[in-house]
Formats: sequence, C-alpha cells, structure tokens
Amino acid sequence: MGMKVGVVMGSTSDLGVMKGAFEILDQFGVEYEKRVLSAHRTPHALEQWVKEAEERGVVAFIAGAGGAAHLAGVVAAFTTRPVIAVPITSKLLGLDSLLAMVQMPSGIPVATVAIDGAKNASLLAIEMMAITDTALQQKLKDFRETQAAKILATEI
Ligand code: RP5
Repeated sequence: MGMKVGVVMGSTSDLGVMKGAFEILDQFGVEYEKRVLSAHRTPHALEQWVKEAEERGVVAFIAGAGGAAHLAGVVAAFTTRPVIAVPITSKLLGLDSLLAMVQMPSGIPVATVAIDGAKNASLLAIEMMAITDTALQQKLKDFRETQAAKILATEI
C-alpha cells in the first residue's frame, strides 16, 4: 500500500487556502485524500475518517481550520501519525486560528505552519515521507533548485 497524505478542512470556506496544499501534492505526485469535516460540527465522522484513512495508507495528516481552530488537535487525538496544522485567515486575521493550533498542550503535538501556509504544510508532509522514499527526496531537491534558480534569475 502506497503512502498517502490525509487533508481535512473544517469548512468549504477553507478551500481557497487549502487548494495550495493540493497543488503541491499534485506537483510531487503524492497521493492524498481530501475531506471537509469539522471537529465540532461532525466530530464522529471526523474520528471515523481519521481511523479509516490510516488503514488506507495515510501516513501524515494536514488539517486546515479557522477561528477556534481545534481540528488539528482533535485529528491528532485519534492518530499517532504526524499532524500538520494550517491556521486559516479569520475574522481576527488568523491570529485566533494560529494560537489555537500552535498552543497544543503537552502530550498531543501538532506541527503548525504559517497562517494560510497550506503549501508549506504539504512540503512538510512530503519531507516526512521522503525520509524513506529516495525518489521523493530527489524531487524535493529539484524543487528547491528550481526555486533558487528563479530567484537568482530575477532582474529588478
Ligand atoms: C471553522 O470555522 C472552519 O475551519 C472555518 O475556517 C471557520 C468558519 O467556517 P464557516 O462558518 O465558514 O463554515 O470551523
């Protein structure tokens, strides 16, 4: 069974930001599952999805949510796979989402990226998978080289 990433967001209103996560995963040819599930609106369905996703080969989860953003923490409560949190811009400019995610109490960690940092969330998940996947490691090196070349070629 191939390694997959599980991407979940609390609402369809998060989709605009979370599309960035899909773009990177597509670019690297990494398989993923994507769902809209909420920690407070659909807690039982969320628990079921996390457990079943693991059985289907999901090795890392990405959770995007805004406001009182407990989605990533709740996902992490149901799995020992790494969970990456994406704080989504909100009425409080995403500061509420950021603090809710980054301030996980000791014992159940989540790795929080920047506000709206969906692309970095996918890159981090890919870096985790690349530990045991040399082809992915090479793709990451190529990605960084391309990125650097673009900057060095920029004329202002
Ligand atoms: C969270 O509340 C979602 O992750 C979203 O960022 C925020 C607002 O959700 P909607 O009211 O737009 O559905 O659960």
